[in-house]
Amino acid sequence: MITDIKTSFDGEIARCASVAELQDIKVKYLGKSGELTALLKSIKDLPAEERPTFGAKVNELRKQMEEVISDMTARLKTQQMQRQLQEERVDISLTSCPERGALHPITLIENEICDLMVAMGFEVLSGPEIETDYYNFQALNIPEDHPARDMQDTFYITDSILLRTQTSAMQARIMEKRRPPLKIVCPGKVFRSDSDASHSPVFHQIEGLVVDKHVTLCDLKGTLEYIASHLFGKQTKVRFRPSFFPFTEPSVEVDVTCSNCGGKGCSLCKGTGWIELLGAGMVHPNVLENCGIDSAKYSGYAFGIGMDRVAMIKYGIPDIRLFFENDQRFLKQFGK
Ligand code: 2U9
Repeated sequence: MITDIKTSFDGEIARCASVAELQDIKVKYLGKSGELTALLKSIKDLPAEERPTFGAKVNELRKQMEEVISDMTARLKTQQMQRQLQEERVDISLTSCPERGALHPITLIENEICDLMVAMGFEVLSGPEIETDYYNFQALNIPEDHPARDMQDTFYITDSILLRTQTSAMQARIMEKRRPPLKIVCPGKVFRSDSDASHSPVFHQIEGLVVDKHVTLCDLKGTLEYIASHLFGKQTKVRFRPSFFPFTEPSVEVDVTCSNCGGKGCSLCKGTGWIELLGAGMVHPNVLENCGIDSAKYSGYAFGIGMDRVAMIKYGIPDIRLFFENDQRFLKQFGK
């Protein structure tokens, strides 16, 4: 009887392939109603002199079975874990991570100029891209039918609501709301009905405005020299040429020495040694008055920089449209 149970147990153990099956075997032989347990219970029915020998044999088998089950449990658990590790293996050599992004070249220029302006005590503000005709044109001394409207032809939503052509619209709003001293820069998208290699229907401006008592053209020149030397290097020189904008008087166009040739003349600066960078001037008294600021007491300077143009000069980009095509091969080269 004992031998039969051992043979059958050994056979089942040899065929057993999982922890669950092993548990069933344990219950079948050693459980409350198990075969070996039944044998143990039957000892009491044997003649007294046979009980010790029989009992010892049954207990010996029980010990063996328990050891086999314990060893087998450990072995099967290890096998199961190895199988699981193999099946759920993560191949960390696969380059499945998304590629690292880079800041857009215009964002880089915007960050650079804003950091510079903040260091000089300017406040950075942004405003609506959809504007009224009043803030975009009239408040800035560009009444209806003014010829300057031609140069800033834009996209109209209604007769009096349009996509702003300059961030100065926002600056007019601020001047109307707050009192001097004001020292602000407004970066943002602006729109014009214009498109070729150096003009895009959407581009990026940053405009600066300072209004206080005794603000002069000298303050403007100092500020612009500081910006130019930070953007293009310490050796950069700045020159003012007289110009005209309806919102500034006097108005100037500002050139910097070519960062490519250092002013000697090259293809980038078309042999002149100078590159046109921005427009600027003293805020027109009409603009101050339109915004409720007494032009007899206060004066101000303002400047406007095309950030796309700065990025083109700084990174040697020949066509403004490259900024808007989202070609990864182009964008990847910046801001890592
Ligand atoms: C207020 C009054 C006046 C900002 C100015 C320019 C001259 C200028 C252009 C440069 C390149 C725009 O991006 S661009 O095409 N800007 O020439 N902008 S003065 O004058 C202001 C601003 C705000 C209240």
